[in-house]
Amino acid sequence: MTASMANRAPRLGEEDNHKRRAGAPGTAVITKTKRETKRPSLYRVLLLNDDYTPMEFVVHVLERFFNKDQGSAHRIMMHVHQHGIGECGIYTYEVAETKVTQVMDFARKHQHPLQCVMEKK
Ligand code: TYC
Repeated sequence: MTASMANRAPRLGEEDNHKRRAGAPGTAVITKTKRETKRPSLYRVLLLNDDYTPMEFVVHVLERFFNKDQGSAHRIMMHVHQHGIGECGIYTYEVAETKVTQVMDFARKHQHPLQCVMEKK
């Protein structure tokens, strides 16, 4: 049992089960099970600390691009400030990529060196 299988109904694979029917020579029952849609890989979006970006700017970024309320935004900003790196959110590839681009463009526009990166979970 893998972690992803915990607390879930069994995932069905797409299999054509051609079962010979006992007592009916030359005939078969085809039971086609539908493959469950594959769950997408997830990516963590991270902010990196620096010595120049104002704390208020980072809080604003977290509210604007990561939909954090003021308290959560301040807590995450302080985590990054104190630990050097911190998580803003977890998204599918294209959403994560969009967040990183939005933050980097916004920081550049305001001439702050703030760095935002993504990593596969
Ligand atoms: N270290 C910055 C300062 O003291 C604040 C900061 C926090 C910068 C988080 C970037 O991702 C960051 N002004």
